[in-house]
Amino acid sequence: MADERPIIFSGIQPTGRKTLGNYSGGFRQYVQTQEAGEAFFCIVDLHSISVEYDPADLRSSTLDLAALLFATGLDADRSTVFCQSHVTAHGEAAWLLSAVASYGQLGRMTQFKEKAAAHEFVSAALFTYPVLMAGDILLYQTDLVPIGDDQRQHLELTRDVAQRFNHRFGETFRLPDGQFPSVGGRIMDLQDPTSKMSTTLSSEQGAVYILDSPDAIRRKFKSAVTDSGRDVRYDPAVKPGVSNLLEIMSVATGETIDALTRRFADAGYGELKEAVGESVVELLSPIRERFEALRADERELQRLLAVGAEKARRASEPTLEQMYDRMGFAKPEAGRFFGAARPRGL
Ligand code: LTN
Repeated sequence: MADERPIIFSGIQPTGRKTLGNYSGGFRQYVQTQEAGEAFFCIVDLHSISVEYDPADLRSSTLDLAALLFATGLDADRSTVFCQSHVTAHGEAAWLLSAVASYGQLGRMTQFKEKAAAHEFVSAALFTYPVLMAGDILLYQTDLVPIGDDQRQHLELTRDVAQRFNHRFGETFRLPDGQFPSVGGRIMDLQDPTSKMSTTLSSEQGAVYILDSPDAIRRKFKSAVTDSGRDVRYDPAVKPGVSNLLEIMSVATGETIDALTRRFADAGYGELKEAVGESVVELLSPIRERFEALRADERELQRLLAVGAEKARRASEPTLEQMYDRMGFAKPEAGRFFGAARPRGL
């Protein structure tokens, strides 16, 4: 890859309301990385059926996420934004790779164990989830995978699966590396700054959603939990609340935490909270407005996704073909018995 642009792939679940934490550790990175290489952003709807879900919700949240990805700055001309279920190679790759994924290793996945413990019905899809993810990544000969820390183990499994396949069937896959967010990767809950701001676990007041109204955002920052003492400084162990606020403002304005600490050194917590809230309103308002415009035109969204799916199909096809071939499947001979020579009407 020395003289080529790296191939970048990430998958985003369409379910759950996306938070400021998702923006800071995810969407923001996607926009930056689309400049750095050939980027694929996949709405992983097939992953979302691994836990209990509502079909009508899946459909609308898939379009929501598409609109949000474009609203946060992904460019359909520069990157490939597509829906996993639109490209059948993903389902196929998952089945083929399940032959070289270890049952024992899948059972040791932390995310599987946690989710399995939390649900009454544990689907087989929840267990094989990381194999589908491995296929997503490997089909595109990906170099870099922007992901959160919670996905490290799944990426490790992806590399193991790729290596086992290469070893058993011949060199087929490039081994991907993770790209983890440095600053802004850990935005904490406003009500409980010792735990991460979470789509599923945070309370309504503890999480700021990307699509929150300006008033809701201001209210949430006004009631954010701070720390004892009155001084504003960055020290997550001793001052988790204030440090989180400084971190959020740094994400929103692009200023360094040092500069912000100096600016607010003599301010009270009330003043800090208001300033942070305002900076987040300024960050999110244009995104929300673009989202609303994009989401209102479903035909255009579907068209953009169709363009993305076609690009993704073309990019993944050679690797999928190679997988079938190396694994010993007899190739279907396209057009030889049917197809072009087939009389009309039959
Ligand atoms: N498991 C990931 C989503 C995901 C993904 C991928 C991320 C599915 N396929 C491929 C990167 C690459 C998650 O829950 N965040």
